[in-house]
Amino acid sequence: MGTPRCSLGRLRRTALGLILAGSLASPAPAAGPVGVIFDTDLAADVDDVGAVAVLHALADAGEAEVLAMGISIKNPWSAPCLDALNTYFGRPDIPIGVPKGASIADPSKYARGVAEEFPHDLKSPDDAPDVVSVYRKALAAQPDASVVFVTVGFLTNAAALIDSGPDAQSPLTGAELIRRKVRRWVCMGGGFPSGHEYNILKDAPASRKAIGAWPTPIAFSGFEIGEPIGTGAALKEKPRDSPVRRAYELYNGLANRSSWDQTAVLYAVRGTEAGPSGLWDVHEGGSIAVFPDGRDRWLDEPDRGHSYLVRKQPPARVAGVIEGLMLHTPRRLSK
Ligand SMILES: [Ca+2]
Repeated sequence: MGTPRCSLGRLRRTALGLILAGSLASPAPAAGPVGVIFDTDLAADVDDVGAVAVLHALADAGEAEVLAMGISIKNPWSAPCLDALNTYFGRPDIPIGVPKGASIADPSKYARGVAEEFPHDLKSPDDAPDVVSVYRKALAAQPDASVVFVTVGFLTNAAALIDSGPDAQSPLTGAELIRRKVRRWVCMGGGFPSGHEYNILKDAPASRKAIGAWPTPIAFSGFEIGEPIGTGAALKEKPRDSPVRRAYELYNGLANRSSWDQTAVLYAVRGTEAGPSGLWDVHEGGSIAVFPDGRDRWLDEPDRGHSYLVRKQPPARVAGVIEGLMLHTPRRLSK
């Protein structure tokens, strides 16, 4: 990590290498809410919706501030669906960007239904600004080294942000802007210590670009972290005016689904301190290599400020924390 916040005397060695005890690997206590940029492929899978709900719950609790959001794929209903979710949670004006360059088309079982059934004002991705411009504007307005960038989909936008040049938002290049403003990137992607994971492999050139050139620390929540954490079925308890409930209903009839994307949001905001004894350990002191076919492998050297989450608690316990946040009633409705 770029800014170690731990006592070396309290590190422990394992067969995997160096693992920080959970309570020590957390970000330094924030003076205020964590500023988050959230990048999602909200379409094919429904855990993105769960992650949006978790993020808004943490924002209502004063733990996070949502600075901007972006869609990383091509689907005409993704941006309207995301705007409908934000509107439900009382934040209808969160800037939402979409990729104006090449991106991967992605179908959805729920995005159109949610967009058509729930109020919002962003009707089409054609009406949304370029995601790179949205991210550059959000970053330029923030204090240095304060922003946590969270991706829960393909790395198309992250790569485009790095490659961006000076514009009306900032005289800095994308890489310079990230280096100055982004404390770290939390990426749901990869498998550890090796894997071939959807978010990394689908746009492998972008993944190689983004991970290879990112100038601040990156923390990964790999496939194996979220896969056994089942959440969503408890949304049956929610009233039918919840677009989160509706998305899961359209996706799988309100059955449980893995919680990959929610883990990235939760870790981005709370670090490992998401419970009395911490939800995860963190393996750090190395780097992830991404190969042209999208496979990834952890390397203990060189240390490029990369890290990945390691399971510490039973998945059911983590599921309880995540699902509690997914069931959150928007502050605007609970008054
Ligand atoms: Ca996703």
